[in-house]
Amino acid sequence: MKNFQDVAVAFLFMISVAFCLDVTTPQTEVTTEGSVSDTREVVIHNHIACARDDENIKECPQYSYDFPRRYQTQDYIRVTKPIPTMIFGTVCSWVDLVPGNMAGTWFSYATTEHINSLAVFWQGDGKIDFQINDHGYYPPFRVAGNRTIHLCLSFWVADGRARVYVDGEFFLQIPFDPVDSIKGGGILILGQEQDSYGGGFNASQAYSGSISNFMLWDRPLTDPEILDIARECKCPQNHVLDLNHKHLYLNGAVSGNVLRKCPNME
Ligand SMILES: [Ca+2]
Repeated sequence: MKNFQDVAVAFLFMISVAFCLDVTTPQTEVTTEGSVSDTREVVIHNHIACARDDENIKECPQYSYDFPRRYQTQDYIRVTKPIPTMIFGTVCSWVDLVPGNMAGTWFSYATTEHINSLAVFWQGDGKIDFQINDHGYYPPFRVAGNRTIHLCLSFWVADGRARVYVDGEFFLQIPFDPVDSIKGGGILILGQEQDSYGGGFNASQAYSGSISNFMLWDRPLTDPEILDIARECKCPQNHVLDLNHKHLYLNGAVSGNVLRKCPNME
């Protein structure tokens, strides 16, 4: 039966559409990283008829930065790419735990109107410090171990709701007083917490460790998208920001390098 295979493929496609199944297509992809080229098998996930724009999901941009020193105010990354006004968004990266906890500042975003427009840091007391338009929220945040974790924060400012994900899984919801927006055009800094516009750092709030594949989207990513980033190293490409060195200013002892794979796949 000549067309049996075509019929079977069409049937599988219909089933996939009906049930939103994940059909995988092995392909060979050639990648170039710096002067090194390699060929490897990749699997393209086709989430047919799902809400996601799968044309837009690719290997995550692989930029890692090392913050080698604790208790200082010199080491930080300042983003030079403009940040848009946001009513929702998602921030993700790989970060390092100190034993059983987080310490220091993941990022702080300041505008002239609100120094703590959006900031996430840890005081070392087992709580996350989440700031939005100068209001702080401090729910418990404890993750076991001494390792690198994947962390995402998504937020809906008009709903007064933020969701934290660890290693791709929902971890914590943070309710907050709704705000109109997070204004664009401010200063985004990784590794130090701003108490004034672009400065006012406190040594006890410095981050030490690596921050890898930091990205910002101006929409809430879905749970499956966040899981794909953490487990599969697949990122929606319509992001506002990644950590390409072209739009960063590195201060102090911060150093960067391009990873070949996501931290959980090395
Ligand atoms: Ca501070």
